[in-house]
Amino acid sequence: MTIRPLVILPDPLLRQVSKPVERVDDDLRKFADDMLETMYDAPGIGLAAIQVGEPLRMLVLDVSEKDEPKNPQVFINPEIVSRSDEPNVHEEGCLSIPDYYAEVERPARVTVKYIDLEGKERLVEADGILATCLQHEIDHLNGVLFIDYLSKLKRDMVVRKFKKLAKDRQPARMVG
Ligand code: K2U
Ligand code: ZN
Repeated sequence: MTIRPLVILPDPLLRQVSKPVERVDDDLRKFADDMLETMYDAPGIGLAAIQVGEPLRMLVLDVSEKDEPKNPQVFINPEIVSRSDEPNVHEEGCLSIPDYYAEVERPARVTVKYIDLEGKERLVEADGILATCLQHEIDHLNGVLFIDYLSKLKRDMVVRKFKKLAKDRQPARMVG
């Protein structure tokens, strides 16, 4: 398994709409393993394929508590098929927007249709942190980031900060 480099804001790749997975095969299963290893190493509780540079509609997550056994889950071509009217607010962060956190309101419960790593179609009714994480990751597959739910003022501030960080990381240009 391989830990993949994370795509960090303001990389335009994060705004790309990912393409549906066409075949569930061993290569995809190997990639899902790499995504899980990358997620655990970060550490995070979810990861979308675009965050490691692959515009594929696949996400991984593990919302198990620290004192519980690991429970890695893989969602291929996930679709939200229903949302509760009841909202829930949760503090969110993002591995592609490191060290920035903000409260985001989302539907408290969602039903998600997806394909599992055996190629079987499944349906999950999610609430709590699983619902938040699934919506956060499925947003990534559509090029949407959690900062898009903040005010324009806050969002522009975050983007400006990460554009400066990226500029400061650039290697010094040779002059002359
Ligand atoms: O997509 C990602 O960047 C992974 C996120 C997933 C996530 C964000 C917010 C809420 C639930 C899941 C990372 O795991 S960031 C870790 C995290 C989790 C909860 C709150 C703050 C940070
Ligand atoms: Zn994220």
